[in-house]
Amino acid sequence: MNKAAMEEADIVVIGAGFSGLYAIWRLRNDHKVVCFEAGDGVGGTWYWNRYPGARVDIQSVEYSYGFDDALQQEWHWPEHFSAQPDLERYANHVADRFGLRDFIRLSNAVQSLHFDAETDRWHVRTAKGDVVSCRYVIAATGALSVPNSPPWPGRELFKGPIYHTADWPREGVDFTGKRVGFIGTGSTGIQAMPIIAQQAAHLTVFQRTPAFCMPSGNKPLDPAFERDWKANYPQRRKQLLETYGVSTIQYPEFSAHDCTPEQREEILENAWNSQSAFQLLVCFSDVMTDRAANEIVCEFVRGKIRQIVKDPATAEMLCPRTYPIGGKRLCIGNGYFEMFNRDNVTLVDVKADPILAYTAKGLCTAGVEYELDAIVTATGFDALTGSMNKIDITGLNGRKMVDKWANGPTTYLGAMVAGFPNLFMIHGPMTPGAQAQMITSGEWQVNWTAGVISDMERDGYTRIDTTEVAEKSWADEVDMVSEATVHKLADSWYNAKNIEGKKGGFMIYIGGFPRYSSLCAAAVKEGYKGFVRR
Ligand code: NA7
Repeated sequence: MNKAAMEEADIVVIGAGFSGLYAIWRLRNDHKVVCFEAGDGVGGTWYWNRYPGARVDIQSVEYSYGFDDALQQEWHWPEHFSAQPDLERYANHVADRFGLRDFIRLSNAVQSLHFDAETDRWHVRTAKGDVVSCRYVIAATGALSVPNSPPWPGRELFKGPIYHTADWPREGVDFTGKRVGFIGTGSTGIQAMPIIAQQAAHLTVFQRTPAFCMPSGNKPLDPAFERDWKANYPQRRKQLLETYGVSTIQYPEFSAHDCTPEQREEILENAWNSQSAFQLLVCFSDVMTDRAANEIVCEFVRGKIRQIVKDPATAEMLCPRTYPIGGKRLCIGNGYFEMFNRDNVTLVDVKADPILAYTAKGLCTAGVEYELDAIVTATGFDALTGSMNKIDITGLNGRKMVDKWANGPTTYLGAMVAGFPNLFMIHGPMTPGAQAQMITSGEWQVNWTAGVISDMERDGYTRIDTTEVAEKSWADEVDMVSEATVHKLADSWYNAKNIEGKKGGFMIYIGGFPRYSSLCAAAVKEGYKGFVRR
């Protein structure tokens, strides 16, 4: 297409999830903004992940927008940890209330981005054939938005349906009378399975790695608690941004080693029953930094599993032993371990005997063919890099992002990639991502990005890029802080080890949000250190 025929915009936002919606709101008054969204509705993660039991694991008074005080005063969350339908309803409410739909083109995924170095503009092409020339692109594409489906052969042979939890049918699925095979025992599987087990004739759980899980303690939102948050929202939001994980979950001062065995037991028991997700990870100051302290918590959870699950052999199979608790995100359940006491649930170890293929009747390993009527995969995501690599992105000198990231992502501050000017990522690889409460930290990142764009205009520049030297300094910072915690001892989507053959190293910034945000702010304040503007 010739340039004259292209639609012009100032900013293209990719994705109408929570960060994308906020980016539209934040930038729409001063810029011509166009947002492309792959789904036919808004909400991102909470649009796609509509599997039974889908629920956020952060309390909703925190996991919500703070940009508009009237919104946070008026909105009522029915439950402490909101279920997917409420989160999707909230995203739709925000889109309607702030008139954001006018800027969003649904069912219209961005397919390619091409930087024109002559004009310092991105050319954006989409699934529906839209072609937009814009000054800036903000990729709010989501950390967990490309489902991972292991490439077992024979998918077409299987007579029944195969579902991925991240692409769940809107109308729901009725498993009544069905023999269901369920693969994946991460946060998603643990939420979905107890509900499916109540419906299915039989549920076979294919477990590769057992998960640490604690009870969610979900409950209706307490009116006094809600009033208290609403009376103090501005301070609370500010305080959240000053904490490691942008959350009220805080470490105590004392180490596990300062406590007697009896004190530890009491603290751990209280944490287990706290109705506060993640409390087990902060019951001592050193759970996430000291292997021995961590093992005390691990053994406590194994003890709980042995108490809850009646069959000793099944209980042992469910006990995680190969990685520290918190090394992967702690799963929050509602009756997960209890589910294994049902007569219609069987646990299979696919670490020992891996799944090899789909068959006409179900799934087979080297030793067994499992006969199934339906298969559910909760096998996670091509996390952090997947959503960017899915777009054909060409930067300066014809360089493709996918080539540049062949051995894993390189970024500066998780926000920009050298050679791809004027392209900003929100919750990109090497940001705190899921280590921080993502709505509030996403708002912060969007505000930072909006500030950079506004400075560009104030200072009369048309191009901002970063450098490979700056990328290297950020990689060193990401590595340095990741050495300080037990995360490095677990294989997970944080370090690209959830998918066979994926390269990446440690892709999450584990140094805490205050350190992350102060480094981003300092880079700007120190004359755009690590950036090149022209
Ligand atoms: P996760 O946490 O990545 O879990 C995926 C699960 O799928 C996990 O149990 C995996 O086992 C399992 N898996 C993946 N590939 C295979 C193969 N090939 N064979 C058997 N099992 C497999 O994704 P979730 O959707 O549960 O949660 C993602 C995030 O959402 C979570 O961290 C929260 O932030 C919310 P593995 O443990 O890798 O051995």
